[in-house]
Amino acid sequence: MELQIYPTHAPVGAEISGVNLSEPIDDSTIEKIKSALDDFGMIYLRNQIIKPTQLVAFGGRLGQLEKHVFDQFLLHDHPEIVVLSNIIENGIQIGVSDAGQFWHTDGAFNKNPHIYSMLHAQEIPVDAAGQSLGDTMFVSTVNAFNTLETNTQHQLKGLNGLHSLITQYKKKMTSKIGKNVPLTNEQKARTPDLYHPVIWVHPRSGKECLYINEGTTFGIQGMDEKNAIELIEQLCEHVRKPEFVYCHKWAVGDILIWDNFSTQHKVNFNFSSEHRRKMYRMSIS
Ligand SMILES: O=C(O)CCC(=O)C(=O)O
Ligand SMILES: [Fe+2]
Repeated sequence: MELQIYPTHAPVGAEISGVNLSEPIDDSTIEKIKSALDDFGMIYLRNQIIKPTQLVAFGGRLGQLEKHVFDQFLLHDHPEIVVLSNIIENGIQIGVSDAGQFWHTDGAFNKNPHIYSMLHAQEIPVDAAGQSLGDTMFVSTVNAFNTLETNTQHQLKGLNGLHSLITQYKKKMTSKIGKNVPLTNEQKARTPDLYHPVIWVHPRSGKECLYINEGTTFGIQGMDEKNAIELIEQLCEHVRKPEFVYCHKWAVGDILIWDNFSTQHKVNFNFSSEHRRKMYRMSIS
């Protein structure tokens, strides 16, 4: 079957069909997937019923797999995979339960953010009418940059944003979502606050990305706090304008990959502890 690409109706994302990850995948298919990620920022493949070994093998073809900071939720036999879940088994939380509360891009608190993140849907909550819950929403930061006024684009070039996982966690601790496990001192030491360019030129496509997000950006280098927060809020509102958003309705077996320079994402936490949501997640640099 031929690989086909179907862009979503939003300025981000495309479905790729004609790929079956339970069968050997040739290099040209991998290149087509990467090039679709350059073009659309996010891609998804439906109905991939594969084992963790096959998932890790596929992820490793896209780049280098990075272990997540939350060591307590890594899969035993496959530490490249971290579990995201609201499920509690025998009184123990089986995965990260609060990832994606805010619009964000993964790894912004790292000096070299990993380029791709990948999710494989294991269990998806549904409501009484059979509608899936816990959608993940995406926007394009390239579209966000391109739709800014030219003088704003110029003003932003050369600015650096302050990113902080530690401040994000302070914010998370006051939210009602998930169990909000605090960062350990060792995890804090591994992720000190740092600066990234507000307009980041994409390392593969060369496209300009608006690299400011609600989850981790808390200041602008050389700007007083009040003005910086005001600017960040304005830009965040622009990035996630409703007409820019693609909302992914999950089904078990979906594999979704996104580019962390050219997109942002957020989860719709419209499910409760009676529902089961479980994702396998990988970070690829
Ligand atoms: O659970 C999701 O759908 C996404 C959570 C998230 O932000 C992530 O995996 O990076
Ligand atoms: Fe995320």
